[in-house]
Amino acid sequence: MTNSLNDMRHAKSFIFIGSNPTEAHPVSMQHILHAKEKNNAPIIVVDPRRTKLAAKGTEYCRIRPGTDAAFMLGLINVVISNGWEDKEFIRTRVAGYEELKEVVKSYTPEEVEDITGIPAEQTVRVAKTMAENRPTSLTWCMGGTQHSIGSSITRSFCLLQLVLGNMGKSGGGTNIFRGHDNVQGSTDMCILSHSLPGYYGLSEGAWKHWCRVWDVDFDYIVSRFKDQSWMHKPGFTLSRWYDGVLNDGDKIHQDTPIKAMIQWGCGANSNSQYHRVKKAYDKLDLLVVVDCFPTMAAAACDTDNIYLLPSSSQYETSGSVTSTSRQIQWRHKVVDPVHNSRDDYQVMELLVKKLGFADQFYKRIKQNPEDITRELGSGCLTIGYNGQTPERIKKHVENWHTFDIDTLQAKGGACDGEYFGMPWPCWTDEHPGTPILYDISKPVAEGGLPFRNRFGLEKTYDSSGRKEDQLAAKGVCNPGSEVDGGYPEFKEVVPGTNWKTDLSQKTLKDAIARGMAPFGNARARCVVWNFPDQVPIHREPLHSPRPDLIKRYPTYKDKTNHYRIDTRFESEQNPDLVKEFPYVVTTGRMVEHMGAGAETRSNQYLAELQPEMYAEINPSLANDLGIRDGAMMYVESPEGGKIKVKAYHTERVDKKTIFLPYHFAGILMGENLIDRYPEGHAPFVVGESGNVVTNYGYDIITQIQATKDGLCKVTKA
Ligand SMILES: Nc1nc2c(c(=O)[nH]1)N[C@H]1C(S)=C(S)[C@@H](COP(=O)(O)OP(=O)(O)OC[C@H]3O[C@@H](n4cnc5c(=O)[nH]c(N)nc54)[C@H](O)[C@@H]3O)O[C@H]1N2
Ligand SMILES: Nc1nc2c(c(=O)[nH]1)N[C@H]1C(S)=C(S)[C@@H](COP(=O)(O)OP(=O)(O)OC[C@H]3O[C@@H](n4cnc5c(=O)[nH]c(N)nc54)[C@H](O)[C@@H]3O)O[C@H]1N2
Ligand SMILES: [Mo]
Repeated sequence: MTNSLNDMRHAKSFIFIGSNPTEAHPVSMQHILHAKEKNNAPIIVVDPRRTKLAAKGTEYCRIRPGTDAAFMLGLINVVISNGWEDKEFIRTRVAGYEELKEVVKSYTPEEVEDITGIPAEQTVRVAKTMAENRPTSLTWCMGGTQHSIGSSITRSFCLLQLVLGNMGKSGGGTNIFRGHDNVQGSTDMCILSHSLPGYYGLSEGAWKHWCRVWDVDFDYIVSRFKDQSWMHKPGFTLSRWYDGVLNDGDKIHQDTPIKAMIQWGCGANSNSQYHRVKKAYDKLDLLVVVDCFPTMAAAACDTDNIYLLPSSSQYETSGSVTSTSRQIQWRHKVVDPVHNSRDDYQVMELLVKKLGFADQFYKRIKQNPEDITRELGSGCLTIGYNGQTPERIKKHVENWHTFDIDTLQAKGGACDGEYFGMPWPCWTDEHPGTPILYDISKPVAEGGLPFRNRFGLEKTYDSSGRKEDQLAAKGVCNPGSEVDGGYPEFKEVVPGTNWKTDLSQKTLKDAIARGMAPFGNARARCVVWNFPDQVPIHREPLHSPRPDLIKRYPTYKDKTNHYRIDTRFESEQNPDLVKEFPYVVTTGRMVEHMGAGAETRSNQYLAELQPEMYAEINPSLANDLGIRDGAMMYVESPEGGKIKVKAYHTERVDKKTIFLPYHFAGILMGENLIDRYPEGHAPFVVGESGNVVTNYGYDIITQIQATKDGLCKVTKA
């Protein structure tokens, strides 16, 4: 999130696109409804389903799944044709605007209606509402990302906010509600296969930086790999790990298939094509599950290659967590781990000792978990995690009542002037945290920031041959800046280092003392020259219900060696598929259950509230197919997944779309596996997994699974 949940109280309008906070982020609703009441802020909801938020909203746009980029480009088209763009913001802080303008020309409201199903006049009305009620707070969530063009869709959201000048302003911003309580924190730690913590990447320089932080010899780390080249290659992603095991389709790019898997705090049936995941379990030499619950993996495995390591819950341990608003909090232990469980630090320690590298691993960690927070903070200079020491984090939590709900700033007391949780970047021990990213109205030392200079000083665009300065225009900078306008990132303050690698932090402090941002002052770019679509465009979902549109908006060329495996795009996009699989299947959440559901389906109160898997189906479609409300129906995927679920007649979905919650498991393609959980550990609720019928398909950049826009067949059971 560029802003915070609390800052949404200042929004003058909202657009929620592919986000359903009434179910998935209920706590945020207090701030959203506050702005609705106090500022009379209109709420625009863009979702294939008329959600509970849509019921509270001013405008509901029913969108065909996977077409959000087209809608955004259409809104930008309307904004520009009416002269509603923020001309000064664009002139001084945006790069590649001319190239964007060229792309949006063809996305007229009529064209957008054809692609998305949103009436042309509604697109014009939404653009007008946003133009007249600035700033708009834009929120997207998984409805925007889980598509083969997810990365283009999310970029198009940012472009709309740039064109309207809604970035770096209280009440505006791009506010992506994160998933679990510490998803922001774990992303920052880069629990990803293509980066070291703090988004440092996998270059030799990145490894050497972290080796200095860990106080470990670079050569020692090299010796842990087969050879050094593997240190620089992204690994498999969670989305496709099972294909790395099965090795029965797309080509893999490593010497052997994956043989062992550790699922640490992973609910298992969160993977798409789950019936294929089950096959992978059985082919593994070793599967280790570290979880408070056995998860579906324990029931689904046919072989005895699996170890279950019972971990304690968050209430039985302590440590720092980073919330969706980049705020860091200390979580204190409530009780000691119960039964024979161990907390995650203990499990890790046992594992590390057994593997024989505890001396290297724990060099700088003597006290758990304080030293872990300290070590990571001292290394994560890129995102300014260095000012949030365990002592300061604890102080904030203890003085929670001194912070203002509207500004997040402490009034008096021990944390006077600081922002709650020191939202990153918090550059130094004295820095108050950055409550709103890219806000040039405050000095950097007081939580202001320009856009980061990351992609050079000047660029000549491929499409137009136009050359453009990538730094901010003259006169645009934070108050007190020594340079009046754009400037590059800071380096060589300490020879051989830059602001990201100078562990003495002299570079950071030097920049801030001069009123400047360590990472420079640049423009936000509309053109990403290292992506296949330099400016986002619409491309039809891999499995599209509109063969006529595939011709106009085809998907990408197939991609080789995408996180060590080939990914099919063009060769998978079959225009005839819709004949046999005529309905769009999309998936998501309900408030009562969490993720793969191992925890919530094992909770008797939640089990009572939502005891059964179901499919949302429009009554008109259901009646055409002879499926009564509450009767059973089959949903089938092109990949051979088939589930029998209860029909839930609702106008929430249209006649072409089926919605499945993805929280259920324990029944796999008709087979009830409840007896196969360890004794006494079966969940109260079992059901077919929505993910058995989610289709093949992954984002071209991130490889996130496309679980929101597949095709399916529906029949009466
Ligand atoms: N109760 C509860 N809360 C949760 C979770 C949970 O499991 N249970 N999970 C947490 C996690 S990990 C996450 S990531 C967040 C996710 O939070 P959200 O992303 O808000 O939740 P979803 O239900 O997955 O999807 C949101 C909406 O996207 C819509 N949608 C589907 N396809 C499209 C599309 O193509 N375009 C558009 N515009 N909308 C589409 C769906 O109909 C749905 O209403 O929630 C977090 N909070
Ligand atoms: N079809 C479909 N599939 C999806 C999605 C979708 O929208 N549609 N959304 C995707 C998204 S956004 C996400 S984030 C994933 C979520 O997928 P998962 O992460 O697999 O889902 P969770 O059920 O949240 O898994 C968390 C697990 O951690 C365990 N746990 C809780 N606390 C602790 C702890 O302190 N220590 C340990 N070791 N374990 C703990 C819980 O028991 C649970 O089993 O699902 C993805 N899959
Ligand atoms: Mo998530």
